[in-house]
Amino acid sequence: MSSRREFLGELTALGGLTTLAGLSLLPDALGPSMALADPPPPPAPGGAPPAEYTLPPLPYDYNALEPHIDEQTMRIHHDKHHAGYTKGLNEALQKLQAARDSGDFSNVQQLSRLLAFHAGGYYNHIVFWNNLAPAGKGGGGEPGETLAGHLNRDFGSIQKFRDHFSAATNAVEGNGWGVLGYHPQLKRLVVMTMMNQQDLVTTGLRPLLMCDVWEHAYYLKYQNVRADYVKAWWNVVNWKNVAERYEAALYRVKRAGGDDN
Ligand code: MN3
Repeated sequence: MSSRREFLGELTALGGLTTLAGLSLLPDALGPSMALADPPPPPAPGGAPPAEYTLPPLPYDYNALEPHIDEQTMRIHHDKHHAGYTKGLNEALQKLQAARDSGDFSNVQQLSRLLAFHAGGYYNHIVFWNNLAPAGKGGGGEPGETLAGHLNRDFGSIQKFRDHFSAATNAVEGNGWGVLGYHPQLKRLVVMTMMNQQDLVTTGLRPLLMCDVWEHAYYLKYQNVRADYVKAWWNVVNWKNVAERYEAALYRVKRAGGDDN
């Protein structure tokens, strides 16, 4: 599964898979018997960025999320919109490099905005595609035990979380996202909404589950009825992927030496 590959890629970047074998990634909150093992030493020299970012393929077929998200929407969304953010990210980075090389920072305000927007669009969609899976084949159902327990802790119940997330996402003004994230310093799961690709989200939030409510994500099938799209979207949520992201976020906190980093 691509989501698995992506997750393992993150862990590899953190210190190598071989040293992770057999470690429990479950949080300390569940008790000493389930505490995290000591993390591996930091990677050396660390992952290098690619010379140019490329559009990752979808982790499933374009029609795999039917009938909840239609094939034509997926084709346009991935091949045109996500490709556009990828291109925009590369262009923003190239123009910023040119500005540094020339010492001409007269456009830095605009370039800073473009970098945030396109880097957001590039990364948000990677999370979004991997957050989803065909209904009944990894998509839908209920979160696993650890995540369910912490959703209960931080939202009161799974249903209250779903109601909160749906309401917040439906209420996004214009283009944006609903986001379930874990914030290491707040030590809790939070629902936030994001305008465009980056606004209104707290620095440090680790996104776990993201729902794209730009009109390009649903308008062909659902037109103006965003709430019907969000309701259908729950049927293709890949809870296993969400849980993997949560475990990675908790693990990263532990690896960095505690809660105060
Ligand atoms: Mn989108």
